[in-house]
Amino acid sequence: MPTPVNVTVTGAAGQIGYALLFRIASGQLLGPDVPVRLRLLEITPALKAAEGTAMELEDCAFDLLSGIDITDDLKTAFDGTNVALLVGARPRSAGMERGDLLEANGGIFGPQGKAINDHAAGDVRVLVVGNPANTNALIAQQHAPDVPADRFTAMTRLDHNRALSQLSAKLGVPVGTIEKMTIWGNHSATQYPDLYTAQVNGRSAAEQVEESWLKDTFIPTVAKRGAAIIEARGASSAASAANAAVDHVHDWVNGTDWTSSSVVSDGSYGVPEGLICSFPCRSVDGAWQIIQGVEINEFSRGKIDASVQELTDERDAVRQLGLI
Ligand code: NAX
Repeated sequence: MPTPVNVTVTGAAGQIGYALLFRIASGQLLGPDVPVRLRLLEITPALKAAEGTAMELEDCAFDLLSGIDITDDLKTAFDGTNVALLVGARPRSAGMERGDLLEANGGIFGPQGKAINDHAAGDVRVLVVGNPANTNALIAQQHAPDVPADRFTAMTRLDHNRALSQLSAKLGVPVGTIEKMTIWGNHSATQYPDLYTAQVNGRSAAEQVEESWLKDTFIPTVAKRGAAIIEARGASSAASAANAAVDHVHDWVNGTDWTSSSVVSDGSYGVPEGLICSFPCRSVDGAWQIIQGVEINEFSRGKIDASVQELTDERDAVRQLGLI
């Protein structure tokens, strides 16, 4: 048996954690031959609930699960970790201003970034799921100066998968026939799912739908899908978010020609360097690359710029708060 890969999940007792851990332990995150050791990080009051989830994990008798550690201590959680899924975050409560939200999350993601810097394995890969995901990832990355910046990512794969599914239903084609789907910008209502870049059967997807559907139905449906799930289910997306996290890490490690991932900008497509922004990405030899040469029309430019402006504003706000 090869050496187990250490996978840390924060917010492990939450609803995404509950949907995620079983899939990691069954081999869907890293592959059917890769044993894993799970590290569950929770806040102290939720440790007992995490223990309950761990008992259920044991009861699945997964072949690949070599052990589970449960902790509220950052050093223990990230010691030697190879894959860190940062799911736990501070949600916005009634009356909370954006600055308060960013500050509360800065108090979580700053120390987690530092613990990753000080204790994680040399090959650590980090995916931030907890919202505001892109800016939380930036905060963590800025606290980890010794870790290459490209190891910090935020999740826009759920938005990507939602866009695939909406387009597939509209055109009555299997999801597998859609190529080059791209989410640009922030994981928020300003995100831009781009049908001018996406292709179906080798032709631009935008040419195969009405312009009014693209602009007035598709974009808002994808961008506001999270709110629609809350409205219908009475709780936010959990299984689909866990599924997207599995897809993201699986493709990062095992390679993909094209997906959407929020990665540190190198200035591509006019996105200020350093922002953690969603781009069209491929993964080669375990590293994300921003796909170059995508044509951007005037409509797309406006949408991308608006979402990037929101990321810039969030970065400026956390700077002013002294969080980075
Ligand atoms: P839950 O409230 O069910 O679970 C969050 C868990 O995190 C709780 O068990 C809590 O005790 C724990 N936690 C809080 N602070 C912590 C800390 N400092 N260290 C360790 N654990 C901590 O939320 P859930 O539905 O699981 O969602 C988790 C996060 O994912 C939220 O921020 C949510 O907004 C975000 N999402 C992000 C998505 C994305 O596409 N990027 C989509 C789904 C989801 O909305």
